[in-house]
Amino acid sequence: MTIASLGESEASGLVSAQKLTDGIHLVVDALKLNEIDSIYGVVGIPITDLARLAQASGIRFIGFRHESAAGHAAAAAGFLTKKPGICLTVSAPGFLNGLVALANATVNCFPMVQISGSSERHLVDLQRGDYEEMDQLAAARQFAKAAYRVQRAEDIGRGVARAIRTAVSGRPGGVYLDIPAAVLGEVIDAELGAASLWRVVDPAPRQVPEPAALDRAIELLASARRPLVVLGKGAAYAQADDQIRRFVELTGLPYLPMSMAKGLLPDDHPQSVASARSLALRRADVVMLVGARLNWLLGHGDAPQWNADARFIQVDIASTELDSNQPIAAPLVGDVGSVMQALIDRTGPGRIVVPAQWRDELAARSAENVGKMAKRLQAAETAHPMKFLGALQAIRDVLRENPRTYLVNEGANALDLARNTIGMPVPRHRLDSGTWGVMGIGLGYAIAAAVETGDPVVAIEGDSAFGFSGMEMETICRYNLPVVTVVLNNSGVYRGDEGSSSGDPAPTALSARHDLMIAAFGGRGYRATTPTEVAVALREALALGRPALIDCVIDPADGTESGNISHLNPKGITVQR
Ligand code: ADP
Ligand code: TZD
Repeated sequence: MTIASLGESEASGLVSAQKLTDGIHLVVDALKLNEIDSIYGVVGIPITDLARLAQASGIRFIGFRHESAAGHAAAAAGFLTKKPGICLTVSAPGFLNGLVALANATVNCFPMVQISGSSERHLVDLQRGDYEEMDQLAAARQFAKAAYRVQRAEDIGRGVARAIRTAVSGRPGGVYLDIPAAVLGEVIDAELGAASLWRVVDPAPRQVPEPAALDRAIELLASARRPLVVLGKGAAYAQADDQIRRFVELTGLPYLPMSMAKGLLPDDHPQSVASARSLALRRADVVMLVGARLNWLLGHGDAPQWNADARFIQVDIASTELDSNQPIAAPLVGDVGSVMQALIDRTGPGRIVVPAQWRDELAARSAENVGKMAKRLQAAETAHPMKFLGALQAIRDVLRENPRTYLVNEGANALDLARNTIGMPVPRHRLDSGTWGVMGIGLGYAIAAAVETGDPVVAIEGDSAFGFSGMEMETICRYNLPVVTVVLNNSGVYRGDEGSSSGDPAPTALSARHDLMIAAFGGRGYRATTPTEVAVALREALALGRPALIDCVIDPADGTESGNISHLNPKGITVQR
């Protein structure tokens, strides 16, 4: 029995005899002690009272329609704040729904903690068939950075501290914390309970490499003929914007931002070589990776996409990341802020000089590519039915008037084209499908950005991508969040013009009027068929600062299968049947 579930007179009777507390109070107290101020979740047995008490204690509880979206919100909160985002789930199915987000957070290196209630251990472990029976700890372990279970109320403080420390220290990631129903209901002496809680000191300690390691990297950069810096979302997460900018500007190095690192330096910065990406990768002879992995998103560093002789410097908090794909000639293991500061301190003026020939080569290619893109953009401006690029230019123009707007982005074409069309002027304002290219992050990320910052959010969604978390439209409306969802609706996964020889729609076909959907929840719906209508609607929606959805009617024939990763589809043979 929990204190929260006792009648008022019974509870006060207990309290007068001996001051007591219970597992639920201890979880909330431990979170508050560690300055957790929001929880994203879905209630049910055994965590409903926990959510109520958290809310009554001043923690903001955001109740979702599905745990996956709640988990994605927690992950985004972790990325934006460097504190672990907290997701609260019920046993078995709720836990599993949240696990997708926990795994995704771990893959993206975002700190979050999924706290889940679980069923009675003595029933679960003998597989006696309990309500929502499942060995959640074992399931979570393989998908998370770490998984812990609290077995006694007196260990709740330890469990919370351990989960927070693990989530944010070293390479951030997702941590699972299992709290069985019986532990949440366990009643213990209040003084003992209070004494069992602690606050994590310096949860993510700074880490600086040896001077020799710094000099090795500086030497390599100084010897380069065609150097390049690649900034990844680890650099954005580090909140070392000033050090990164100073190092890049001090050295004059050309840099390439990965999608969630856009805005670390404004996208129109003269040293950005985003518009000459392929050339920069293919030709660079010394590459400095800063909080970016040489994974599939960077072609594993392999030739011919990369120069076969390229030498790599890697700045990363996780030493095991180094040498995972290519030899790392100059490892710099540490946090981005400390490493960049140390590099600034040790790089005298004029020590690193970027050869003019390389700068010119990149600038020429950038100009060429910008010219090509301008033609595509111009053609799309007047095209009817509206093209992706028509709608996106309108969005880009309105966002320029609102530079502090957070941008969430998922889909295939909707993702690739928005990333390339919309420049980011400020750091950490772009959140997208990330390392897994996952669909379903959209509204959860948007909700977290709005809740954590109070700033406006625009979520640019493919129509398929939107569907994965679409019901969270109701969550956005219920909490009256300043989120404008823009659905680029080409009536299909990738595109909407595929025919079918069976009586059923094609596997890629979709059909929806999303603007009508938000109306059901009290939000404002718009339908836009031209770029001008998109701009008018978005401007109005942002000015209102209330939940809105703009369904943009896009040509069903616009879009490429799988966007720019078409080549990853397996190519079979044509078999006669
Ligand atoms: P992107 O997809 O943008 O290229 P990745 O997610 O592949 O970026 O890489 C992020 C990297 O940043 C990870 O290897 C992670 O260990 C690292 N990282 C995360 N936080 C920090 C930090 N504070 N300092 C240094 N490296 C970090
Ligand atoms: N399920 C999950 C969880 N993640 C995925 N990435 C996919 C399925 C497969 N997938 C993609 O990789 S993109 C995509 C799916 C279903 C949707 C593309 O269609 P869209 O965007 O309407 O969102 P565009 O703009 O029409 O391409």
